[in-house]
Amino acid sequence: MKLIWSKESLFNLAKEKFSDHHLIVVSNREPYIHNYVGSKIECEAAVGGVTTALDSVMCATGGLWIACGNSKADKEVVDLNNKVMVPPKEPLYTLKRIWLTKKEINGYYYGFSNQALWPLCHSTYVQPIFSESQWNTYKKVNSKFAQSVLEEIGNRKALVFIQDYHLALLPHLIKEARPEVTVAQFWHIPWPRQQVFSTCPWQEEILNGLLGNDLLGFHTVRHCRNFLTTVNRATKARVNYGKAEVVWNEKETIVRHFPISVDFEQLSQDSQKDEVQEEIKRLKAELGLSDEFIGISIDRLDYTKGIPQRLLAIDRFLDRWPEYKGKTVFIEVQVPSRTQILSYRRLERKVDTLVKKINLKHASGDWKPIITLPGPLPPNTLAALRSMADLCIVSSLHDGMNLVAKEFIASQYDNDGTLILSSSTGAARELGDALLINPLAIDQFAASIKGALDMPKSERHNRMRKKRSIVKKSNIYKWAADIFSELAKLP
Ligand code: GDG
Repeated sequence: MKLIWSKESLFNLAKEKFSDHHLIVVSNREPYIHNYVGSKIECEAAVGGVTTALDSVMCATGGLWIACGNSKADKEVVDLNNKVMVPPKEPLYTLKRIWLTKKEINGYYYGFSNQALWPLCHSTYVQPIFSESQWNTYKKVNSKFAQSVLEEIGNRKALVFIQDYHLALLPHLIKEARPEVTVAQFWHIPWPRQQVFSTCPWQEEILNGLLGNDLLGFHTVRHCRNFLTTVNRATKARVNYGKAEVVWNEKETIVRHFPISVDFEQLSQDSQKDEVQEEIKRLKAELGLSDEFIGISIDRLDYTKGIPQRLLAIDRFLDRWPEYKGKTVFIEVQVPSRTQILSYRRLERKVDTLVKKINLKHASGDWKPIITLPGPLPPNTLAALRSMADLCIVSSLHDGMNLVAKEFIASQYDNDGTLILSSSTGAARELGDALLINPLAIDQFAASIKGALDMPKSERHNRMRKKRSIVKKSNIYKWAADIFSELAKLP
């Protein structure tokens, strides 16, 4: 048994078990985007949990990644087969881009994926929109992905590893055409309770798509159980709860939980680099900070992340303990996301109004409690923020895992930081030593902020040490290695 998985040991495992397979990762979002900067084309890493996690895996294993290309210069850099090698500094795997029309992006991505499946799977009181025309586009785009994957497989032995809820129909489409190909999928968001999922008018087709997988992964045991119950109620498939397996049309799907993670060692080292220490000095000077207690939050502007609730808790904290005014500052990194969707634009306006209101209410002299930094920010700046922070607040109303929490832990190499973590994240299942909160209970949330500020150094260090030892062992390479090992056991 390996104690700590690394890039090298994952590479060796993939080579040992799957060197005769063509490894193909498929996701909606591409890991790298190409954009014009003046007249030059520059390549940068895409923002988002799925791509952050999978990129380290692909750099270790090599292979092909198929995803939609939709940045301004994406078409300029690919070859005749729509392929380009990435990462730009040290090319280690191939990225193949699929092109979608505006209508397809609207129906499949902004439509069914993010206005039906996303709110359906996150219990955050945002009603899913079930539009037949968006569903039809979703089906069409899944077929487009299937065609691209099947072209790549050719006559080879292949392992196809699909990501997320945008591609729920793809496993069945591949398996139908090529039953001998190994197909696995990881569902990065929660799977809701059966009663909730049953409100989707196309639940059977979605389940039929997912049961094309040989292996289906979720972050937590609870998501696996919810999925099995949904299948049991909605289909005639045989569900074995004990073994977490489903048999449907004489085909078996095994369902397992694999808590996703981060590249712990890399992040821990990054936060100690000279460039990052320089960046801390630059940031502090730019933001006019000296020895204030610094809290940070880093999220896509998404209604699942509990951003308004966090701002209200900060407001309540300052109301109840005004002696902390001038001594604490909360930095909010906000990355605009899915801005074509009305509920996201509304959230942006709401957050903006709240920040202004709270700052106006509590500010004095040069000091204000909330500083917003619009993202996406470069990796060194993020590393600097994580490293200089005394506190990180993750307040999701519902979250599959939440990588920001684990990235913060990995960056706290001196053990001197506190994590406030919503108990509705997958991360809370592993990180019981964080200060767990219910983001809807604003008074308790505010009291946890006070608790974080007042925590004795020894307790702070103790809790962080325990969390670091968990994330160190359960890193991103272990996540991938566990999935590969499970696949290697398949008959
Ligand atoms: C989905 C699930 C699950 C943030 N701001 C910037 C930036 N980020 C990076 C973070 C982190 C990633 O984006 C966000 O990951 P999360 O896990 O927090 O959230 P989702 O995007 O919702 O991801 C989630 C995840 O998939 C993986 O399975 O954990 O539950 O919803 O890595 O650091 N990156 C850059 N600039 C920014 O300003 N470069």
